[in-house]
Amino acid sequence: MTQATHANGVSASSSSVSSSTSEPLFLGLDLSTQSLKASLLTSSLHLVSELAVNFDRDLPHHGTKGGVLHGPSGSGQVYSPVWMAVEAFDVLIEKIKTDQSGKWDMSRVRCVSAAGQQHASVYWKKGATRVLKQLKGDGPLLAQLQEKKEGVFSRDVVPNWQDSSTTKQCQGFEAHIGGPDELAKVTGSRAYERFTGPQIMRWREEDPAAYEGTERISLVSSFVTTMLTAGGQEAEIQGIDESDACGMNLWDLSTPSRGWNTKLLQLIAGGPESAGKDLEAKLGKVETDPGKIVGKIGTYWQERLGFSPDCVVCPATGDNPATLMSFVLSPKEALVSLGTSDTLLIPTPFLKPDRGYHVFVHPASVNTGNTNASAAENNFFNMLVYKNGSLAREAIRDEYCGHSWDRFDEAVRAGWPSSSSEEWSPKTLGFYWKVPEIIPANAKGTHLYGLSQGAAQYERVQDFGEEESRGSSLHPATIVTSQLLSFRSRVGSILGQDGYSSASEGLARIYASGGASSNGTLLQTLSDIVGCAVCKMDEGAAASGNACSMGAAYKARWAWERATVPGNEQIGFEDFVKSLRSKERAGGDGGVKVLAEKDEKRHQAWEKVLPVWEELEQRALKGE
Ligand code: XUL
Repeated sequence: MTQATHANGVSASSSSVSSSTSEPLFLGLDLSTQSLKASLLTSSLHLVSELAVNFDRDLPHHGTKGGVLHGPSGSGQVYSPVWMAVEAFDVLIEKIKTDQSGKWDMSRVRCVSAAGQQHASVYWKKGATRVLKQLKGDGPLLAQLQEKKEGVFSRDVVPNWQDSSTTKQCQGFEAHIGGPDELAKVTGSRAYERFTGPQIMRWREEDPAAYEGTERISLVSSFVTTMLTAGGQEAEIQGIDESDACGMNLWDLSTPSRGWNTKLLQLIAGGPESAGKDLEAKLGKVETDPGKIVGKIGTYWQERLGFSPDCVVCPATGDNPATLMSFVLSPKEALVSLGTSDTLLIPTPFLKPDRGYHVFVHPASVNTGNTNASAAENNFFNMLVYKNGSLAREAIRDEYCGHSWDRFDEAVRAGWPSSSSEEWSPKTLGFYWKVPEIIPANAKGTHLYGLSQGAAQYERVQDFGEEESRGSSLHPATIVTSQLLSFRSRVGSILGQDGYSSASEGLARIYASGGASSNGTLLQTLSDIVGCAVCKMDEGAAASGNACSMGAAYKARWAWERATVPGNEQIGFEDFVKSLRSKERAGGDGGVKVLAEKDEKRHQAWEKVLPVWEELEQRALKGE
């Protein structure tokens, strides 16, 4: 998920909240594709200040664009230098040290947590733990880690979530488990190229010696947790958060106790049972209680930034899970991020995997091995990720609307169902998979269909021809309706049938975030097609551009409560956050603003289009 970028990306920002000098503070970090962000919060979850390191701008010598580098043309490889991540910590530390606002007093921080880009992985060389213990707070991390002759990382790069280089390995994963549906049942997702399991496998095949020389494999989230505990005898490579482990195609959700899937471990490791066991050791333990304290902040941080030796760290999670934590959704509420990619997050009490979307353990859910969860608890969340989100809409705007959003929006509205006719059908439908899509997996190309006057069926067309020349383009409405019908179709699978009792039970509310959430036409179309109100929260982390790092700080606050307040050891995350919020204001839906309400007539018209669109999607996939 791409969050709206911090205004200038680099300088300290602050809210009007001032905190008394003795009040405890909580820190959330977010190591994402383009930046490392830090949000500092009070114990009542108010934002004190934020800082960010933008990779392209602050670390230009790594040559990244949008935080990434690309492999040879056609390879599908997308990655970033692992040393850039290390250096980003050094830059952040400098920004904290030199900040003049007086707000970054690290001695007041009681607990730290973090978020990291999902799926991406970091490879530690044998001996890395020893090096982490030796770090001294009198200088930058980069110099100290690079001066170790034996090295710290066994792989120079961090494969990025945009990578699509592992098609062969994905086929191997699905074949090994009995097909895409079976793999989805076992791991929560069919095989995806960006998922960590296929990524590890490709690397092991290409560089077996480096794989062999690897002590541990971290996700970006557990890499950050590890860095936070670096320095001193207690430093260790930290375990992977369970929610984030679900983005690996390796974590088995099909049994109540859950765990690594041994068949898949063995496949990746490419050898006998012992090779699978060796990979299991490389992956390390999985943290099944997200609000557990995993250790004290490392002596490196104590010495370098004045953290208290009592400051603690809890497991970092993925960036999407962390964003989810900043919202605290009720069942049947969803979160949509309309950014570079479009992402829809839908928490549910039940596990209902399907090859059409991803299922993850909820980032605030403590794994007790009890599958008979209460219907009121969100124990899982479902995720739809589309690579062809805002960028694809922008490409259409530029090509057909002279770079104008106003013209684009007008053209989208021209494609809304007309209220005068009972039998309405859109003139055009189409699919714009400009880059290989995630949903449907690996869908490619542009596929356009037109419905001629009086015809019963949509016909494949090269372009919308004559209609186009009449002025307003048909492409904006076609792309937007297709993107949103895809949401509607998949939401139906997530919530319907054996999920909630009735297939017609839809979402109660969608919260919108991300750059395009300011587009009223897009939100109204979303509301009409999916069939529920679209809202935003105007307070707290959910209202900030940095919901992800703030969600991580909420988690730190929760972990600290559990660790220090007698009687609150088992308090649930959502109850805890709600209780803090209700202390601030009198209950109700305070802080929620409705941005769009569905128009029932238009919704019914779209419901009739849905099966036709679903059939066309199948035709487009077959190239028909
Ligand atoms: C989620 C995904 C992206 C990344 C962005 O599956 O691939 O949203 O998490 O960092």
